[in-house]
This record gives sequence, structure tokens and C-alpha cells, in this order.
Amino acid sequence: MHIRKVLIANRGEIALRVHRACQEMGIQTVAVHSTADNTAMHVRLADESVCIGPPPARDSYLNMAAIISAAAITGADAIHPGYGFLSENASFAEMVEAHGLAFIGPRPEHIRMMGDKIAAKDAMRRLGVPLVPGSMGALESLDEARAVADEIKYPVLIKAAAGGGGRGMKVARSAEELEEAWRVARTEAKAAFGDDSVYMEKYLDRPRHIELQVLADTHGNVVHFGERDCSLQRRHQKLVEEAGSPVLSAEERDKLGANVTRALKELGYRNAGTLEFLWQDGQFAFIEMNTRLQVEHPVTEMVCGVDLVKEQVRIAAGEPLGYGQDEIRFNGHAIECRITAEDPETFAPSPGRVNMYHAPGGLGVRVDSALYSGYVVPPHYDSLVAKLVVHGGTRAEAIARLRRALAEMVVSGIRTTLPLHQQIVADPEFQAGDYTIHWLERFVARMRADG
Ligand code: MV4
Repeated sequence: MHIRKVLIANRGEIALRVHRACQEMGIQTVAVHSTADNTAMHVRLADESVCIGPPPARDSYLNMAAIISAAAITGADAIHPGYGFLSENASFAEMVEAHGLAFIGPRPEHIRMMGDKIAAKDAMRRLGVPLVPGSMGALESLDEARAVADEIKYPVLIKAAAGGGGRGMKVARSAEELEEAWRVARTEAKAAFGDDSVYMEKYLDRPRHIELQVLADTHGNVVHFGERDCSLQRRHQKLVEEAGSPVLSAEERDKLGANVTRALKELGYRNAGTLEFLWQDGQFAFIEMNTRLQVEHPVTEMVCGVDLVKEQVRIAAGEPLGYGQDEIRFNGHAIECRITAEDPETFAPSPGRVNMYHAPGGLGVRVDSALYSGYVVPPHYDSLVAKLVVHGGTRAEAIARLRRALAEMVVSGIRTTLPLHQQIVADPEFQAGDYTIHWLERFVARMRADG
């Protein structure tokens, strides 16, 4: 299939990111936008734009019928969903394909499978990917939960099948805490997802979050682009990501990558995907798979010298990857800071008018942002306003470059997390790569205590 025009079903920096890839490929772009985004950069740069509804996302960026209609009206051949919004909605992917359009992403069946965390783990277990010890499938009763916990030993974690992002997740540190955790997890899961199915895992107390980027074409070729360490999170929001992980050797990466690519080939996976692992004491345990392009994909692009969005488009057009795993090289180190329009101490949202925007530059610096001087950050959407990404020959060089770039960057008129990023990258423990998923939460508390 030849793709001549792509509709970008997203907004902000990722809409721009997809537009840039399409432009370079000689592909026309269609932006869709809400009335809150009339002056947005993605609308200005796209070849065409269609207003699809009022500011609330459910009436615009989540309005499937409006988006498919916009594709039909403009004669688009394909839809790129970006991340968030409809990107992991299997019904949307089905609808796109039923209208004769290419969905630039995985097959609907795999989006659906990975959206159900129990089904995802079952598939990975079957395919021989290592998991955290836990229940086989859903827990049917409190008695079953007790039996599994006695088997795998406390502490244990009860997780929602429909979850992800930490919602509906409860730790039980002993048998006495299990009933409460069981009830609260199920109630939260029901309220958040309309589904109270839960499962159990051994609770890992000090893991790192390490994820692996893969691409699969429609000819059975699957490759990986190494790992990203995303342990620096606060309340399940990532702030800083690195490629590669400061703790992983080339041998460990190759071993994990070989296992995962073999598994996804067996599964018949298509397009981009990311497998999330917890890493503790030198062991990987699969927890979830994301069936979308991720926010932090640029660190992988910098290290591997690949444009993942162009690859996604080529795969959707039916082209073979055209290279093998042995042609993918990991060069140096990359780090991304997610700059959000939030108070750097309280994380209260801070939308509003940006008086001045100045992006840093120079060798090894990349900024993915839809900001411009005079832009008004609307209050209706995610607070991410810029991704500052640096590359260096070594991790130490990347950190020095990041400190230099953060000092150059200006976003005035709104509060942003830039000052917090400056503090993080100046910290000796961060610089040593010595952190787990709990490090940032404690760091933020320490910063607030110190004033
Ligand atoms: C865990 C865990 C410890 N042990 N699973 C949080 C969100 C979801 N994606 C998985 N999560 C976790 N699962 C076991 N068996 C700790 C977390 C977790 C976490 C994971 C990755 C990054 C940040 C985190 C922060 C708190 C808890």
C-alpha cells in the first residue's frame, strides 16, 4: 500500500513529531484539533487541518467518528494515533481498518490483548518471557489470594487486570493486610475501569523500571532497539528517561532482546511496541506491554540513529524493515527531561501564556516541543510542553550536555519543572546512576523540606 497522506490523531509535541517524519518522507499531513487548539503549532504546520470538536478530549481527540470522518473528507490513507488518547484503543484501530485506512500501529487483537494485563502476562509466560512470580490469571476469591500469597511469600501486590499506571494496585506486607488490600484493589479497579478483575504478584521492593523498544514488520521480521531506564518517576509520571540503562551490560541487553524478539515473532506482532520490565538483583521480570509509540522514544532514536516514526509509517505501508538486528548499533548515551507546565514544587498545573520561549541548541541537543513565544498552554490536556533530549558519547558527557542545555532553556510566563530538572541532574546519586523507582519521590520530598 502506498501512503500519500496521514491524519495525525493527536496534539502537542507528538503531533509535531509525526508531522516532521511525514514531511521528510514526502507524505502530506492532516491535523485534527479541538477549538482550544486553533492556534496550536501542529495545526499551523500540517498541510491541512480539521476542527473536530470542543475542548474536552472526549468530545474531540477521543471522538472516533469525528476523526474517521476527517480522514474520509481529506482523503487520508492512514492514521497515526501518537500516544495517549486513542492510541491503545483496539476498537478505534478496528474502525480505522474497517474504513479502508491503515492504522499506523499494532494489530487490534494485540492492542486488546496487552490492554488486559492478565492476558498479556499469560501470553508472555507461554512465549517464555520471564515474569514476576504470582497468580496464574485472575484471582477468583480471597481464599485463592491467600493461597497464592502463602506460596510466593509476602510482601505481595494486588493489581487490576485493566490497570497500568499504578491505579488499582495495593501492597499486602503480611497475611493480616491481605483482606484489606484485596477489597481496596477490587473497589478501585471497579471504579476506575468498570472491571474488578485482579491478579497477584510478588512485590519487588527496590526495582528499576527498564523497558525494551521493538519494531516488527508484516513479513515476520522483528528487531529491538535496546532498553530505556524509566525509573525516575513521581506518582507514575516519568520525569527523566535514559538510553541505555546505567546498570545494564551489552550482554544482558542482547540476551533480553533476543528472547523478546523471538517471542514477538511467534506472536505475530506488528509495528512498534515496548515491553516493560522490573529489574532487581540482576533479574528481569515482565510486567506490561505498551502497544504504542512512547513519549520517551527519542532517547532510543538518538542512541540507535533511527527515526522510529518513519519506521512505523514504512511498516504500515507494508514495507519490510530491510535490516537485521546485527545492523542496529548502540552509540553513546541519551537522556530526556520531560518539561511540564506545572509548579516545580507542588506539581499544580500551570497553564497560560508563554511570554518567551527559547530552546537550547548545539551538538547532541534535541528539543521536541510545540511551544512558541506567545503560545497559550490550554488547561484541558496533558501538561507536557517540551522534551529536552541530549546525546553524548558517554553517560557523563550526556549529563554535562544536559546541564548546559537546561541552563540555556527559557520558558517564561508559566511555571515549569525546569528548575526541578536542574536539581535532579546536579545530584550525585543521579550522576552515579544509583537509583530505583522510589528515588525521585524521596528526592522531591527532600527538595521541599530544604526549601
Ligand atoms: C510492581 C512493583 C513492584 N513489584 N510490581 C507501577 C505501575 C505499573 N506499571 C507497575 N507498577 C509497579 N509494579 C511488582 N510485582 C512496583 C511498581 C511501581 C512502579 C513501577 C515502575 C515505575 C514506577 C513505579 C512506582 C511505584 C510502583
